[in-house]
Amino acid sequence: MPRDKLQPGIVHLGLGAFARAHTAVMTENAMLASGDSDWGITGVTQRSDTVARQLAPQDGLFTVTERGSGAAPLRIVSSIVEAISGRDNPRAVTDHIAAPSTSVVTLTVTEKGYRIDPHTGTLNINDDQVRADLAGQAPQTSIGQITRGLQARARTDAGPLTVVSCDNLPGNGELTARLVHAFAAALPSAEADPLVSWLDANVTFPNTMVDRMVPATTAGDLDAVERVLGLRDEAAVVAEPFLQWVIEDNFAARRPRWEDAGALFSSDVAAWEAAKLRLLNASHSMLAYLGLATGKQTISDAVREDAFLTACAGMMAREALPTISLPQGLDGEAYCAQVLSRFANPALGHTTAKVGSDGSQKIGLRLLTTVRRNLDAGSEPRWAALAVAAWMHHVASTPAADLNDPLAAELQAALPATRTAATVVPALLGCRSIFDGGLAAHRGFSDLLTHWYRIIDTHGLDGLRNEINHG
Ligand code: CS2
Repeated sequence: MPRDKLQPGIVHLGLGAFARAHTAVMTENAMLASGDSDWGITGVTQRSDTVARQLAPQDGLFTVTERGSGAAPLRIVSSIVEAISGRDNPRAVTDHIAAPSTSVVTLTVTEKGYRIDPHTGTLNINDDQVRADLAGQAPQTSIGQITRGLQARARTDAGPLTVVSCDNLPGNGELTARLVHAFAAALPSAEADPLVSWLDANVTFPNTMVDRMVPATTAGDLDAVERVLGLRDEAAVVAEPFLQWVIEDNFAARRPRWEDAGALFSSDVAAWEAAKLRLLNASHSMLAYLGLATGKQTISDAVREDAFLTACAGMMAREALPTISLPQGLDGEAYCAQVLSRFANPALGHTTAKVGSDGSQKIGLRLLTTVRRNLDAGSEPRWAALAVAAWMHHVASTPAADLNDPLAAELQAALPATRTAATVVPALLGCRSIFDGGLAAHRGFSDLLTHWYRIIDTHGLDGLRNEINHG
């Protein structure tokens, strides 16, 4: 992509490996295919400034290495024109969002980055950072940055804009809209009233489904890139060859021609997202926690275990698929088979620890909808319960300081001193941020959890093999 032609048009919040391997690649491909070069990305790092520091001396350039069968040769991606640290330079973030040249804000800030109150499903205005953003500090939360940027945009009449959430959340666009509106409405009414009406008239929030497995880059990956490239790329990312993006065509202003890069514009994003979350992400989490309980470092090691493959395939086919109205053009069985073969990619090195992180934010969306729907239909969510029990085991057996989860303190506080199936399952079922009262009180569900927890805890891998294959 000729760098001198690129004009900044997108602000992207959350410059992690996923954004670089997905959103930045798709945007560059769209510019190359359409010849419209108005979509340079200003990338914003959120909690840590590491990626901004890595990209700055490289002028925003970085490489993507595909791993696995069908991998394309290493490529240099040049769609990021500037990388800034949102923590150190919050004013620059709102200024960029307010710039008339910006017409799209994209975000990949992970589930926890939205600051959702799990009890109400809307913005957690008791969160310290949200409160400080509302009180007028230079904003640090993603929703604060977006809303303050839009407020500046409204003041300067810089024109309409589209906010595109690219995180694994059902109805991610509607959710982002709800959070931004909640932030705006919580401002003093002299500010809130004009802002809310401006938002209604000028900003849209399309739903999207994104898909690409992108592990954390390791030191070994950086060395391998250096051998091929002859240069050190501190911001290199590795990814599987597979790449998918389904977007609702609901834009308030100009946008890149992402369809020229293979994105699918659809009015049925909710169905695509449900399929992806309850099939792919649910089994990913299941393999992560089963793998963590049995000493398997990577997702491909976990899925190579026949019993775990059986459990995953069973959960997808018998428990999750029946809960999903598939979008047009998606063959459910073929999708499940493809997901399993993507997990088996031995070259990817996607760790069970990485996929298993932030479980409190993930299991409700990925597994509990399936559990609830099966229980309501009078069927037993045997495999989904295994995944939840494996998560419980992970929480209860990980030393407090090592649990990588924003609710680690709450989970640890709920846990009893003596940790057995009989004590851990009811203790964690009592966490209302994750399990609603109905699910927690469901006898059949808690019996299943206790059954699986006991097997994992007392019989390990052999017990799991035996129970999964013959139970
Ligand atoms: C994974 C996802 O880390 C996780 O929780 O399940 O990041 C997964 O790799 C992507 O959603 C695939 O598109």
